Amino acid sequence: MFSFIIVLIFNKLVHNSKYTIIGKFDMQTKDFIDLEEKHGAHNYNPLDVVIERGKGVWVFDVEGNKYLDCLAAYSAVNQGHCHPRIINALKTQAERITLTSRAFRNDQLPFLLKELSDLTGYEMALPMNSGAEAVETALKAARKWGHKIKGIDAQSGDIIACDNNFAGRTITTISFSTEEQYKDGFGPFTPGFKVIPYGNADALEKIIDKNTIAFLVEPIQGEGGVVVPPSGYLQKCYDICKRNNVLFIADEIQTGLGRTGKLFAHQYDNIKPDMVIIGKALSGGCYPVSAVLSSKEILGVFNPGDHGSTFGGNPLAAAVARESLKVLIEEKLIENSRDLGEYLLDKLLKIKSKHIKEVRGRGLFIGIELFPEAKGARRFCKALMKRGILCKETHDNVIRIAPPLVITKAEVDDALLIIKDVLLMD
Ligand code: IF1
Repeated sequence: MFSFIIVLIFNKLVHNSKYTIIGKFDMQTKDFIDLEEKHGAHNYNPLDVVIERGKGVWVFDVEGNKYLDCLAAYSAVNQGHCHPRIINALKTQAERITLTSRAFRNDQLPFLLKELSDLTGYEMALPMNSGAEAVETALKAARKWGHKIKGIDAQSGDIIACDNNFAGRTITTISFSTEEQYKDGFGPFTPGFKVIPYGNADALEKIIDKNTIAFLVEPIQGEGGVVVPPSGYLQKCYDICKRNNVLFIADEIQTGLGRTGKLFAHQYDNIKPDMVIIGKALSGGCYPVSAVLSSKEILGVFNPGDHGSTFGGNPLAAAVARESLKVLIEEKLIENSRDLGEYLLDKLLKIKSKHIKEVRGRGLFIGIELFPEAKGARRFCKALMKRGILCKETHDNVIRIAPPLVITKAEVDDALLIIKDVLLMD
């Protein structure tokens, strides 16, 4: 009788279930793609590779092919895929406690905040999850500082951004985007932003008035196509901001944490921004962790209840971020990025290909811009993929080379042979 009831319940569950259980065993690349295309929103157009695991600079697809990852998840896996120390920190903390919410305190966040402060020289940090949320946090802090400390009228106040910027996908962060597609159909937008040309300090000087709160800038534009501004640009902008009591906010979400060969890309200009926004590699790609770094004066504008996030500052994120920062420093990944970046850039500059318009970058953050006649960077990325290197085009004409910072010289040399070959194709 008892087993009969069990069978009945089981049958009921199976027949009422809306889910089909699919075995992964006999699926090929195309099957994974079809499934994703059928049930997922089509807000991406990825290369046709389905990755199932990764280790250091290498990733492996479902058919057993091995690739050198030259995107590093847009610089989130600077420490390399599945770094054993970071994975271990993740597992250890996951077995203790993952989330307390900030209604209570946890025993990991204080250490992350202290370690961030020791490492970066900023007094305070405010932890969030995604990069876009951290940008929003910085903008909120800046606005509140503008109104409560600088004394700008509550209904006014501008934040200056640069054309070609990328700061995330939220309504506010796309409000100051100059990329038509990122905005098309998503209006109305957040007011209070002005956009000036990137790389032009005079434009900043001209646009500032008594209502200017802050200047938000990427030290190198990533999405913009690895655009390195003229030397001294950040320094000039910083001086202009200081003279006008305008906050200088560096978005180092992509350029920070060693990517460009220094802890922060703005350090090439010897400045100390009022706020620095970090994300991506703060967790070595193991978990979404971001933060705004700043002073007590600026982050002090937040009072309890002003701002927050369910997951921001959670103990799992904090434990993972702490280990990710330690790995970055102890394994000398920033130095490796600087040295191998210089080496790789030099070798790429020597490639004589009719397609190459310009090679530029800092550290292991390199863009190869192609002439329009090259018929787009994507076909080169596809060719590289066939030869075992994963790259992603930025805009139409730029191939971005940004491998995990754990890459070795021998691996760079192997990659160079293939990159050269592919750039010499017709
Ligand atoms: C996507 C790009 C890279 C960023 C800067 C904030 C954010 C990003 C400077 C927001 C994020 C990502 C987002 C990702 C693609 C990627 C990207 F091609 F769009 F530009 F990295 F180059 N500030 N950049 O670069 O951080 O909220 O995503 O954590 O697919 O949109 P997020």
